[in-house]
Amino acid sequence: MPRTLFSDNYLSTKQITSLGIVIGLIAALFFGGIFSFIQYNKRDSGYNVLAQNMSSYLQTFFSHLQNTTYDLQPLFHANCRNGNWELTSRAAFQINIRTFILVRDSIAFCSSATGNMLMPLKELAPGLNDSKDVDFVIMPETLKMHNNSIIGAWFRSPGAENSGIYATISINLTPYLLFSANQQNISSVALVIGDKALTSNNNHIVNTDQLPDDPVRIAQVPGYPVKLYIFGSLLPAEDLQLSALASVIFGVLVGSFGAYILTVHRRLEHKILVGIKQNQFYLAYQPAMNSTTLNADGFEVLMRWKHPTAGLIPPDVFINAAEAQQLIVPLTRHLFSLVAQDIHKLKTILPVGTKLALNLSPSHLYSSSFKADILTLAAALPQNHFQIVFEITERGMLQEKEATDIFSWLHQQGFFISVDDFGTGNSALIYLERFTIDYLKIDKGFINSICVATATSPVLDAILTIAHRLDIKTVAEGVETTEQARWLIDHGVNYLQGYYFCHPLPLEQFIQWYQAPRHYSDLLNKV
Ligand code: G
Ligand code: G
Ligand code: MN
Repeated sequence: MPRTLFSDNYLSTKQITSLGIVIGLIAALFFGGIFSFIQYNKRDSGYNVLAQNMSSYLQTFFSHLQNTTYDLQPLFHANCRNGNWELTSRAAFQINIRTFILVRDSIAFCSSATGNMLMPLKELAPGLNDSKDVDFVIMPETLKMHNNSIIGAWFRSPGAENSGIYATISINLTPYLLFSANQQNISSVALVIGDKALTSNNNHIVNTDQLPDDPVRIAQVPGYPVKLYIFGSLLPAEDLQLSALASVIFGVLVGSFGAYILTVHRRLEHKILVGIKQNQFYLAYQPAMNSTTLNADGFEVLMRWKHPTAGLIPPDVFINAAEAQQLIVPLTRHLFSLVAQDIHKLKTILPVGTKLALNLSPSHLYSSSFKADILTLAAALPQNHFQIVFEITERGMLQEKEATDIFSWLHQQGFFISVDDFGTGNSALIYLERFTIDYLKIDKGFINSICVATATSPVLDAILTIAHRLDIKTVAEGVETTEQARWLIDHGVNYLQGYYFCHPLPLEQFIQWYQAPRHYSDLLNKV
């Protein structure tokens, strides 16, 4: 076997370390991305809820205020002194309301605070448009003192032109912020009317262009010319730190786990290669009995691995490992060379026409060296003595096009094809029609379910009927009891294999078994 094959597949500790780091980095990036995305979404929907709550609170407040102004309409018909008490008490009992002022033809004439007055609304509230039904402005509380700010709200009387009620509202945004800041990571909230804004940072009035860029939310208070701006960060620094920390931990975990797996695999892979070199593999043979004559017409070759310290390693383990590590080709080549060693002894004992079944792995089937490997095997076997049967699991047939080509090539070369473990894959019956198949090995599972004479297996019955119709010979594997053998013989299965007849045995023991007399009187007498 070429030396390069070993070095090609061998990962150095350095390579494993760098692979571990790469895997770790990818995992960290991946996890960090997901984590930040989740945090982002959580915040995003948190802002939605906050914006929704604040704007609906303001809407309720404004519409309640508007309803109050409708209740105050009758006061227009009384003179100011008479109406004053009503106006004052309404203002006093309404939260956040400073004053109610009655306006007739753009002139303010009656205030809940000061009673009689005479002042154009324009001077009281510059910028307010009294020809609108509803209009709001933000302005300083008094024209001289700019420390406190208020909202001036205009509600026109129904049907009147420039008459209505002007209310001043003191607005304090701080409670919103206190309520929401600790959970939402909000830096500030602003109430915007026209081009003026009131922010929660200070109660000064600012122009909207002085507000920070990119609010995370803008919400319109429905029905009123008032907007809410929410400022904050969708991915605040502490979240990013948390994401980064979590991804680093996750990355280190995944990276070291990956390196660990690679090391374990390398060890097993390395051991397989050493095992091949040190001749730790050997073959076991299990006969297949012709169901009419009960002669051992054929046998299956099974790979065994006796490790000097670990002992017998189950074939499922090392075959799977070899497949995963791209070692199945060298391993199968090794199997072929072991077969070539044993075959000359077998040839002297087994008659011409004896079937010799070898297991092939699907990945070997489609490898570039497959045909050459098979021809090498064929050249090493005695001419015209054995009928070589390749056992291929259903998994090997999934690549239909390639399988068709390889199967017909094998047939041209005079080999036979057997479907191994039939019924355990997910492909099943359709493949029987698509491919030219010589034998069907019915999986142990089906044979197992034949326990007593009363039991019948409709699925097994159906498989046998189909195989018979398609002229495919059947082999039952895992036959362990007389009842099973009896049932299978009665149902026309062609070959029987299993512990009932013989365990897989090393060469010498197999030859002894083969040469010893055998009687199956309880099976034969009913045939
Ligand atoms: O005897 P048993 O435990 O040997 O086999 C377990 C599994 O290993 C079976 O599915 C069998 O097909 C598989 N197996 C045994 N020997 C070989 C072999 O030489 N090549 C392949 N590909 N599979 C084998
Ligand atoms: O290649 P395949 O998957 O057919 O491998 C046959 C497997 O079945 C091998 O592991 C072999 O040791 C095992 N085997 C053979 N005869 C019997 C049997 O009678 N009972 C059980 N349980 N296993 C068997
Ligand atoms: Mn098999």
